[in-house]
Amino acid sequence: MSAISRRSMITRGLAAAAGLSGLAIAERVADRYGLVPPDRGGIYGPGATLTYAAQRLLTRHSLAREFSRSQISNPPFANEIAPLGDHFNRLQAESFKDWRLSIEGLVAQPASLSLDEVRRFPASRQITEIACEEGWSYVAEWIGTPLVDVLRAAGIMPQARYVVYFSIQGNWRDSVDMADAGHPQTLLAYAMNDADLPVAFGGPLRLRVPRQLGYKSVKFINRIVVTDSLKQFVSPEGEYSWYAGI
Ligand SMILES: Nc1nc2c(c(=O)[nH]1)N[C@H]1C(S)=C(S)[C@@H](COP(=O)(O)O)O[C@H]1N2
Ligand SMILES: [Mo]
Repeated sequence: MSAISRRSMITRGLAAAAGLSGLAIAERVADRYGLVPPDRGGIYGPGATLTYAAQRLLTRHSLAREFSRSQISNPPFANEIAPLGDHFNRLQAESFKDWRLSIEGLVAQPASLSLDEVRRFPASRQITEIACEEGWSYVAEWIGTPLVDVLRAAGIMPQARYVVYFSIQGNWRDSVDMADAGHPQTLLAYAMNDADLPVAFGGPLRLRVPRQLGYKSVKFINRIVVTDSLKQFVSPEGEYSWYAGI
């Protein structure tokens, strides 16, 4: 069966199951095809599974909308952040020369990259919208290294299923599956609107995941772990749904 007809068959199966017998059966269909998000069983229940399964089947390769330069928000709106602490302040005082991004887990060659090393990869630009779950959004141009380039350079192992990314800021961290980690618009962004990424917006380095809600675009990234399981990283009681596709 071709990929397309197999896909439409599964999609129809999901829709039919949801219509006939409720979400629980649709979830079982999704499970059979490996389309269950890792926070299944949490407070979002089968609804989260259906959203994720439908998005993965229908939009895996689609791009977030890109805007024209004239649509860039002026000024952009930075969400408030908790105080960053002494360690961050010392790094900032020295223009982040000692900032490191460590790449760990299921990679052939774990690495610890300086910002200059991250910037040495071919740069990618995108004018996209970041949307907070609380309702506001803004459009900006982000410039950075596609996450996939940094991961490929480290050698992604075949068992890899998720990428977990950590902020220097306390417990801020999140994760994406390999479809979003390898998506061409998922960027390690170090610049915004043609200047270094301001600290208020997550500088010196944030992940931009334009296919998902704002909270997945974690600021102040300093550690990335490639893994085959999120068991130790995602709690089912997490505040937000793990998959936040838009
Ligand atoms: N480290 C860190 N990353 C974070 C946050 C934060 O408070 N700390 N807020 C998140 C949320 S809820 C949103 S909506 C976006 C906001 O991005 P902005 O400040 O560029 O608008 O960043 C996300 N990344
Ligand atoms: Mo948010």
